[in-house]
Amino acid sequence: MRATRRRSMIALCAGIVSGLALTALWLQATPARAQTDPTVTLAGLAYQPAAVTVTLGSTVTWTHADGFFVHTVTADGGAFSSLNLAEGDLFTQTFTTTSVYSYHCLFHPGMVGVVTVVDLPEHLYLPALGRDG
Ligand SMILES: [Cu+2]
Repeated sequence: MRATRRRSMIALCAGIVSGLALTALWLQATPARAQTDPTVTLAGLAYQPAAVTVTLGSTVTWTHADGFFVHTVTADGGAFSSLNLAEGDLFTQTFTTTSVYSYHCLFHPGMVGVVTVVDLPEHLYLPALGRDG
């Protein structure tokens, strides 16, 4: 009787531990929160934030707020590029294809950013199953 109770306690603990492990895996699998039409600020010789995840069809606006430095927003693969941007200038790009777009500034090699375009808002993703329907 006593051994049986101990075994069931061990089974219960193992169940709780594996449940916690599955929850941790699920949280890791959840994609970054996708935004609609975010703004990225060019300041301090950096894109802030450097990484954004957006829903398909979103427009990203880059705003120059970096004094006398001239910057560009230039896709690594050539998909898009701004003209030279100065203080107060805006550049917008609408994303109609899902992809990961790395970009950089033509004048400052350390200035890099990435736009990840996903086709559904985060809350419609199911872990391990991908799209629903
Ligand atoms: Cu620059």
